[in-house]
Amino acid sequence: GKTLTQEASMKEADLNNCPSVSPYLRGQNKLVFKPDLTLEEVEAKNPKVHRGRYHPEECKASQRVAILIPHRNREKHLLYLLEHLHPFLQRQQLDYGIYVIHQAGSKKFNRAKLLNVGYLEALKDENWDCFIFHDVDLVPENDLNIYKCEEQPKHLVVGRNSTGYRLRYNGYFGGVTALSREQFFKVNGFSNNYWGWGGEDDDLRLRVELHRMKIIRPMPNVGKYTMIFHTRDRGNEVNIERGVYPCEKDCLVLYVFQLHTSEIILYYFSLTLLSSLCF
Ligand code: UD2
Ligand code: MN
Repeated sequence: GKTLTQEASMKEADLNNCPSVSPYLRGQNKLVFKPDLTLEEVEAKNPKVHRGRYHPEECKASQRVAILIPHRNREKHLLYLLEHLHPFLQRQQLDYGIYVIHQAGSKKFNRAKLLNVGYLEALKDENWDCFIFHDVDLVPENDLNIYKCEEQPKHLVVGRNSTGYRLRYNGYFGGVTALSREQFFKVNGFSNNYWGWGGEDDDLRLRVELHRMKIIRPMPNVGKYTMIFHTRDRGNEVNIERGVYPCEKDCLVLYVFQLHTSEIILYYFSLTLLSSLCF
């Protein structure tokens, strides 16, 4: 006879690939945000999520996807996002993990650097195929907006409620983007030089264009998001120097992320992956 582990690994190998279109998709969904939502409720609704990870049991997912969320002082937004994102990703039959990368302290926020940290740290857990760089306050409205990577870098936010669901400007690349492990490596990640609000998303677009890749987007009726209302955070004031760092400065150097500050830690949250890891 076979041992239990042999049987389990045979089962895994026997699984069929998931269908190219998940049968669980619903399309446009009305989002409700309950002010008294608790983490316990979100956990109870997601019994199959363990340390931020999930994979479909019925089939083999085509990509392993890491969702990276830069975070500080937005606990309520994080809770709302997790509440919606976990079932959304499960309906898409993805093998995924959600990472929250938290900036400790009160120095200027650096979204881009946090996402670089998240990319490198997540790859220590698993050789993720695809990375979704995700603002904490943007909740996808339509599950036909597939959180997978494609041949070209993908910008998932065509529009959001507050701007009439229209693309903010030509070349806009902010909010939520999907780059494969190789695409992000090729452009040498984000620049680490943008402290405070703005510019880092346009810089990433320039990097992508410099490497002769083309940004793709879902259809406007699919790439719809609700941005949970907020004002500008303390410590994330507009960076008036944004745009003065030409992309070439560190973009052509092969893979040098300067992970030298001790202010950035990975933050453990029961529905996300990492425990506090300092460096
Ligand atoms: C826009 C972009 C965002 C980024 C930013 C410029 C959209 C929808 N989003 O966001 O991707 O390019 O401009 O930097 O266009 N955060 C915290 N705590 C803070 C500050 C920021 O958690 O104190 C995180 C959080 O994930 C937030 C993100 O950084 O969603 C972007 O900051 P924002 O939401 O204040 O800026 P916004 O909406 O103008
Ligand atoms: Mn925002």
